[in-house]
Amino acid sequence: MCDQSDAPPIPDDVLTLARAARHVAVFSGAGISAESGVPTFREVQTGLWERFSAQDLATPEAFESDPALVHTWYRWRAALIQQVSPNPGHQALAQWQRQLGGAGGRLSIATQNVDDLHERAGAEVLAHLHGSITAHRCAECDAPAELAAPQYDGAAAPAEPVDPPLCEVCEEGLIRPGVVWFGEPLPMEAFDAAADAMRAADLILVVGTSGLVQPAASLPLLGMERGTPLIEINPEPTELSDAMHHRLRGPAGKLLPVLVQAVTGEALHAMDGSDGTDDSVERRAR
Ligand code: BJW
Repeated sequence: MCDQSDAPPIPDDVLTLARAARHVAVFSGAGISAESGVPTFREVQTGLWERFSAQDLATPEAFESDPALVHTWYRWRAALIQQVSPNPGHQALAQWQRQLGGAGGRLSIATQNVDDLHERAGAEVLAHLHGSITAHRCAECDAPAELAAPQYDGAAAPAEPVDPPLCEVCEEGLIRPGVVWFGEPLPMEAFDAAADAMRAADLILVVGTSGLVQPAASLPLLGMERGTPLIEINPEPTELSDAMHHRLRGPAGKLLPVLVQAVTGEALHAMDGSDGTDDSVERRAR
């Protein structure tokens, strides 16, 4: 079972809101995957990339000027993500989504993360606002491309940058990750679906994001039009904190299981495998 002994207590008014909610909209960021071992976007980089911030590398200009460096960075991150497991924060949201879905409600997840840890915890994701690190396409003709699983061990950075493959369709463009870089538009369908969920929700949870990157960071604020309660889960204050009705200061992997257990009456058990199945989520009768 998850160790919740050192989790900060959830205030009663937050529990009341969470228990009453029929449609919960979750807006997640890199912080929810931090306890799985995925570095957040604004952490300092090491190895081959120590001279660069992630923000420098996540641009079309960076790919244009040094495709091998950017390609190798994304392949290393994909390898790392492949080797980690969802944490109790992801699992708690998946459990709450199942419980609400079974009771005629819904929990919609709009994530900025390019990992698949929500899905591997058993949750359905409504919107991947910044794309997916496992998808690839041609930077010139946009043809989708399949790449073999990355070869790095996921822990250490590779010794040397490796060139990205050439597109087999147009034979001119380089293959790039299917993510949204700075200056690029977000996928409209995902953005609109997330906006609809935020407008329809009766509770919005903002989990593990600095709220610095637009236009995604404005999505939870759409709830303010209807006076929807906004709750932030983050160990640190963020750009969005002032707009929140409640701020829960602590790690998502500790706070979400406590919150969800209090709402659903089901204890969450840590997963021991890496395949993301939810077999080890033990349910207790209310
Ligand atoms: C924990 C924790 C634990 C730690 N538990 N929490 C105004 C309006 C519109 C656009 C702009 C605007 N102002 C500026 C812009 C431009 C730009 C932008 O926002 N720049 C800002 C930096 C100022 N936006 C764009 O360029 C976007 N596109 C765009 O605007 O297009 C316009 C256009 C229209 C039409 C045609 C053409 C163009 C695109 C933005 C794309 C962002 N992409 C990235 C990279 C994705 C690929 C990849 O992963 O490499 O997305 S950048 C990066 O930031 C990534 C993230 O999804 C995103 C958000 O980061 P996130 O998730 O918040 O992570 P961190 O690291 O910042 O924060 C982690 C948080 O977790 C912290 O708060 C910790 O405290 C917390 N934490 N441990 C809970 N255990």
